[in-house]
Amino acid sequence: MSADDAAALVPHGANVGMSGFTGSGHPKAVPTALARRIEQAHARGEQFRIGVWTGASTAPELDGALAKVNGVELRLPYQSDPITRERINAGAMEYVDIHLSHVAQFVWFGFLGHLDVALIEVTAILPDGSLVPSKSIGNNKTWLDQADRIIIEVNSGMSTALQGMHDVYYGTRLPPHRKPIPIIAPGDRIGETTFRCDPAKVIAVVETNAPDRDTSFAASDETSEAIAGHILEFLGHEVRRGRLPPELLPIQSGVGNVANAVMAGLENGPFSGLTAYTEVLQDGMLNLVRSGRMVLASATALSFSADATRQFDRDIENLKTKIVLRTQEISNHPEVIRRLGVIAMNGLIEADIYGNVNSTHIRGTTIMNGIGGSGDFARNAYLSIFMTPSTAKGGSISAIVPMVTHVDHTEHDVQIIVTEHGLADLRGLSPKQRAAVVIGNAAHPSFRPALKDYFDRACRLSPGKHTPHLLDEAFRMVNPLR
Ligand code: 0RQ
Repeated sequence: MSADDAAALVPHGANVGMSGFTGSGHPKAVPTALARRIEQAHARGEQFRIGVWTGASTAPELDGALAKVNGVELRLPYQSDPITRERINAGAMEYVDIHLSHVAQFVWFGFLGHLDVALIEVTAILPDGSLVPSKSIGNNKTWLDQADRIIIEVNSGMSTALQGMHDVYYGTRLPPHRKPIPIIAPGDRIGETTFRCDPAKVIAVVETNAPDRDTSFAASDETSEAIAGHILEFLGHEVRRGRLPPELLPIQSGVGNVANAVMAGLENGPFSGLTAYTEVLQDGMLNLVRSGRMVLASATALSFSADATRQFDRDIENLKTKIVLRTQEISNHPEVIRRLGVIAMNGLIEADIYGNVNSTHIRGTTIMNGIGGSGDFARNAYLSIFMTPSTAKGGSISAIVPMVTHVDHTEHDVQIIVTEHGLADLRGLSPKQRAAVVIGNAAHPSFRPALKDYFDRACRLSPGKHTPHLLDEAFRMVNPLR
């Protein structure tokens, strides 16, 4: 049926589980049609808002369109859409920011309420009714299993050669009936290549032909190249010390330009036979796979620029032997991350001198995107690395502060902080030792005197000398101070 007819089947107040993860695999037509319907209802003075649950961020035609018409009552779990962000920060939309690996199990536990509709993009419907996923899996398996009704968008813009790349695990259970997740190497396949789908629940099938979001990256600059350089040097050092094998351990790489630059650095670095156990596979990692530097990559989503998408689509048969796409509860599963010994590399907004990290909030109150999978990986990784330019907003704000204004990753989950000025290796250090290394190695030189002055006075005047702080001035640096 048409997208408008399908959208007419979603009622006010429904919780809708939509496909989509970092701009890939989201439904392309029904959300926009739904936004039109919501706008018309509002114009008639009727209430119409829905709950939107996804894998992660989507695209303007989903998050943007629905936020613009004030159609979203509650959003979860990760978003990066400017209009959605504005609505959340204006207090006009509720937002629940949870670890990506928790979302599916929270739905199975019943923690998030009832899921009314699943709205899922797929590549194809097979004769037996099973569904070939598109370029992300996210929480789609759970949405299909848990929702009362299902709307399917079949995107003929997706290559049917995608069939076989996915691994949909059906072995999850509720406690106390859980069993070990049987992944012992990043490429292990433990599930099925398609989604099961009860045809009795399908209320609409809509045909589309549309590309994913074009997730382009800025060309590497001096800052991101310097950060990548410090990380490569550190990894080489760990290999020489016998703490990493020559082919390293499986890599997780977060979103954004710096993460992409680190992948570009690996392309020209000394390591080969690399693997990845990550959630998002971006352009830089695709290059590593295509060049043969990386032999295997496991993820839940492919998030590419338009150029990389063309390269991927051309080479898909070959890439299918090297890339596995999984459900996000498995791509981000703490048990598997811990077992494999993943090297986690994520971005941050600010870190404090003791190593607590804020990945989500500007000045403690304004949400940027969300924690995404960074916590799943940081807490359970073999090496937990956070990387950032040392300053923001043209050098006026220090990314290293006395005390973070919001905590996503506590000092216990953060081992290494890297900026363009250097790398702070915090492993085995006490809080005061950590502060000296963070200020000395990672802070921008122009902010070091202010940070050192704060730390020195805190060491003298703080009532407790374990994690010295001056609580009445800890946040003063958030307002530019030089
Ligand atoms: O805003 O573009 O308006 O200037 O924050 O900062 O430096 O472009 O960095 O794109 O790498 O994003 C933490 C947000 C970093 C990201 C975060 C402003 C800065 C800019 C973005 P402007 P950059 P990146 C896997 C793992 C959480 C989820 C995660 C993220 C904007 O990495 O969302 O890791 N992480 N998931 O100017 C004021 C500061 C600031 C600041 C930065 N201290 N004060 N503004 N900015 N620092 C993926 C998934 O989970 C799906």
